[in-house]
Amino acid sequence: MTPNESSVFQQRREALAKEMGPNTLGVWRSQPVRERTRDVAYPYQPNPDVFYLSGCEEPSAVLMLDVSSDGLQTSLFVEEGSEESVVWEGPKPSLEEWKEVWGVDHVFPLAQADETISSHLSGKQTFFVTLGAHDGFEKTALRWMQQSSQVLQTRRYIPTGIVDASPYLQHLREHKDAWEVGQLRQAAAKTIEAHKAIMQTVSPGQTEAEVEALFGYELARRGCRQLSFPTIVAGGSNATILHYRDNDQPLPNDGLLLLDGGGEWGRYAADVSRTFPVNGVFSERQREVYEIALSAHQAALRACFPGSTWEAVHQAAVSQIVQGLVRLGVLEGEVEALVESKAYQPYFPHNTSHWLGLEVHDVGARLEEDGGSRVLHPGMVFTVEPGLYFNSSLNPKQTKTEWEGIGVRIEDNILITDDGHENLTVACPVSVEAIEALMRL
Ligand SMILES: [Mn+2]
Repeated sequence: MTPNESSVFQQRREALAKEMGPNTLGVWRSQPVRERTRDVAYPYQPNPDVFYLSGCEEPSAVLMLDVSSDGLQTSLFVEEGSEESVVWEGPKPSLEEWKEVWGVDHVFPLAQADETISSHLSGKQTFFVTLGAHDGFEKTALRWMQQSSQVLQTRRYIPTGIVDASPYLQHLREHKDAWEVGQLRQAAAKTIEAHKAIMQTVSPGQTEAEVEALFGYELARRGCRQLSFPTIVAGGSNATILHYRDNDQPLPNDGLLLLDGGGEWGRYAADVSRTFPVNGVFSERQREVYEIALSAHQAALRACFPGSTWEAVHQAAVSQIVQGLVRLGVLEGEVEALVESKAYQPYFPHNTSHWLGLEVHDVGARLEEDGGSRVLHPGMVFTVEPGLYFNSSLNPKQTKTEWEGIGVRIEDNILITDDGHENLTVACPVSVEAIEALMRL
């Protein structure tokens, strides 16, 4: 993080402090490293809220925002390096160096968190913590309250209210600032390049696992240190399994490959799906299904503008899927009635969108406070990913058709702008012609 970037995080803290109001304290904690097997850790993921507010990625870090009438004081508590940790893990910045990097007021050793937080709680009105998200954190928060009351020998001066900080963070995080959009653009650009590289090199006889490794390699060589999520590499009828994870089958020569994956850039995620023929040419049946999914994708994109709603985007996709299924003769009846009765659901069983940001399924509400569908505003980022899946053996509500075993999902990453939307992943080929042309190269 550059000093320039640390001011981005400072602005977010200021915005949150304004919402919290004076005489309040907020505390967030990143989880410790988790062991996968003895002495081997899972890849570490900091608490997105801690990262969002500070840029701190240290395991077990605690972030404290103290808002008084004089303004905001930010403290981070982190594990210090030791003589032993240097030997095993290499050098770590000192607390003073960390303070410079993060641009915060104080960086304390983690061991001082309990005492410092308890003492800062005294005299505060409200204590902001995340409730219901991390096992045991509420207990820790109550212990800090208890310690604070013991220090004072009275309960009068400790906060009288604990408030769930999640809605405040959600509200901030669902509107991306310019710096975040920059990160998302980078993640999108690298992910598109990786998708294109796979389209150009995929061949029958490769396994799904090989393609998974190559996709990760294409992202890594472009600087993405992490995937947004485990890549879905689904050949042939595996594409009809929505979250297919096995990735262990050979790619069929005459089948489609559904590749759903993305890289992270500065912890911001891209999430792109493309479906293309392993041998480079769509069969007639594959093309019929693909064109319906593509028309749903394009209709959904046309519904992405400020003032539109989350549900309008989905319904635009649904309408095209239903019309397509009627054209194929898979569904019979009036389009409107089929939409109403959700007759399409066995073939399109998921939502069209999810929020995208620091988490691949990012925080964000799908409903307004009055229960209506969420209205879209500039700065919101989400996926548009309709799909169409034919597999009567998986789904008893389907009848077996000549499209059996074909699954298609097409996914782009969308930023709502002042006058419409920007498709951050538009450079990834999506039409039948563009995909076949790239695969011929
Ligand atoms: Mn997705």
